[in-house]
Parts: sequence; C-alpha cells; structure tokens
Amino acid sequence: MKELLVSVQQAINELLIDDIKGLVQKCLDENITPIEIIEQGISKGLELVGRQFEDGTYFLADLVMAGEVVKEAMPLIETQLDPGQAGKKGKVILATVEGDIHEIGKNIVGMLLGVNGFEVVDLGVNVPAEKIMATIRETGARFVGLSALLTTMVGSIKDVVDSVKEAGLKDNVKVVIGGACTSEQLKEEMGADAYGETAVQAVTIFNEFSAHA
Ligand code: B12
Repeated sequence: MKELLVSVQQAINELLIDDIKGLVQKCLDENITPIEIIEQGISKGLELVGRQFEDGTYFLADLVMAGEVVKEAMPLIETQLDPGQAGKKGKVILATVEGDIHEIGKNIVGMLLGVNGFEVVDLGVNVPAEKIMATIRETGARFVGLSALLTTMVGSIKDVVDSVKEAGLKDNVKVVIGGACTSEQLKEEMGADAYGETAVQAVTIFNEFSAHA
C-alpha cells in the first residue's frame, strides 16, 4: 500500500478536514489514480471511522464530520476524471433507499457512471419506491442503482423491486444494489438483478446491461 494512501486513510480516520485536500493533491501529483484514491484511501479511511463508531470511541457527530472531510476532497478527484461522452449508454436512476441517508458511496457511483457514458438521474437519499417509479415513468430509464448501508432498511430495496414487478416492468428495468450492508445473498433475497461491491463494479455491471439492452 502506497504511503500517501495510508496518509489519506489516517486523515479521514482522524477527521483532519484541513489536511485532506493537500494529501489528495499530493496523491494526484504522484500519479496515483482517482480510483485508487477512492478505493484504497477514502473508502478504507471511512471503514476505520466506522470501526471507531462501532467500538464506542466515535459518536454520531464524528460520523458527520467524516462525511464532511470526504466531501472536501471529492471535487478535486472529480476534476481528474475524463468527462467522456455523457448519456450515450442510457439513463441510470440512482438513489439511497428510503430510511437511509448515507450518500458518499452513491455519489461516487454516480460520478463514475457519469464519466463512463451514462446519464445519471440522482434522486438523493431517503428515496421512497414511489418516487423511483415516478422517475422511471418520466424518464423511461431502464436502469436503477440503489445504495443501502443500514441493515434495518434493506426492506426498502424489496419495495422498489416489488414496485417494478407490479408495474409489469421486470423485463425492462434492471435494479442493481450496492452499499456496505448489501451482498450477493441479499440481492437474491430481495429479487434484484445484480449486486456490485464497489463503484468500479457498478460501472462494469451497468455496461454489461447497457450492451444487452
Ligand atoms: C459516514 C457515515 C455516516 C454519515 C454519512 C454522511 C454522508 N454524507 O453520507 C452519517 C453521519 C449521516 C451517518 C449516519 C448514521 N449511520 Co453511518 N456510517 C458512516 C460510515 C463511517 C461511512 C459510510 C461511507 O460513506 N462509506 C464509504 C463509501 C464509499 O462506502 P459505501 O457507501 O459502502 O460505497 C461503496 C460501495 O459499497 C459501492 N456502492 C455504494 N452504493 C452503491 C450502489 C450500487 C448500485 C452499487 C453497484 C455499488 C454501490 O460503491 C462505493 C464505492 O466503492 C459507515 C461505516 C462503514 N463501514 O461503512 C457508517 C455506518 C454505515 N453507519 C451506521 C449507522 C448505525 C448510522 C446511524 C444509524 C447512526 C445513528 N445512531 O444515528 C445513522 C443512520 C442515519 C440514517 N437514517 O441513514 C452503521 C450501519 C450498521 C448497519 N449495518 O446497519 C455503519 C456501518 C457504522 C458502524 N460500523 O456501525 N453515517
């Protein structure tokens, strides 16, 4: 693991909002790719924060701060990504499920899908199934990406999958899930079409669906 990426992890874990931009810039100067920074620096740093929260060292305010530290760094990373040919592979409706307000992972997925040729319709966080269905009807989108981090809220995934089925759209609309509390097994249980562990996998999955749409 590159030392600079460990410094990014540490800055996030220690909530050093004044240091993060400088460190990310140093990574970019050293030709570390935006994807490496996201996966090995930022995501790993947030995992460490999560552990401190679990063991009672950190409180909710610290989670909020960790989110702010990451938000500080993201625009810098975004400017390094090639904008590509936006929209040509189709529309992806992206949302964090109802009852869940975690947005960092969803935003990273949206950013990577955008630079990889998808038109992203980001509905934000805590999004009910009805809103997703209304957006499918309005936009004609054939892809939905759902982010879920709270185990207690996974039922919201089922609400979306069931609504798609009830609307008779199961064959036309693919629902892909991701986020820390999801898994291949959960995908099966919820009846979703695919599960992606990382934002890079999200791109691979939607590319695959788009090629066969
Ligand atoms: C930051 C954070 C917060 C911040 C979020 C700020 C923000 N603006 O988003 C705030 C303060 C809001 C927060 C609140 C809470 N949190 Co919180 N939070 C976290 C933390 C530390 C990091 C989450 C994160 O951003 N990770 C980094 C991103 C990049 O990872 P990711 O989302 O998993 O996304 C990656 C992949 O999963 C994938 N992906 C994501 N979405 C999608 C979608 C698709 C379609 C695909 C294919 C892929 C994909 O791509 C991403 C990049 O590779 C985690 C710890 C952890 N280990 O995750 C806890 C954690 C998720 N939170 C937790 C909890 C309990 C809470 C609270 C209930 C705390 C409380 N007592 O109030 C509240 C919930 C509020 C609510 N209703 O949602 C628990 C959840 C436990 C569980 N399994 O249910 C965790 C795991 C901490 C812990 N270890 O206990 N939290």
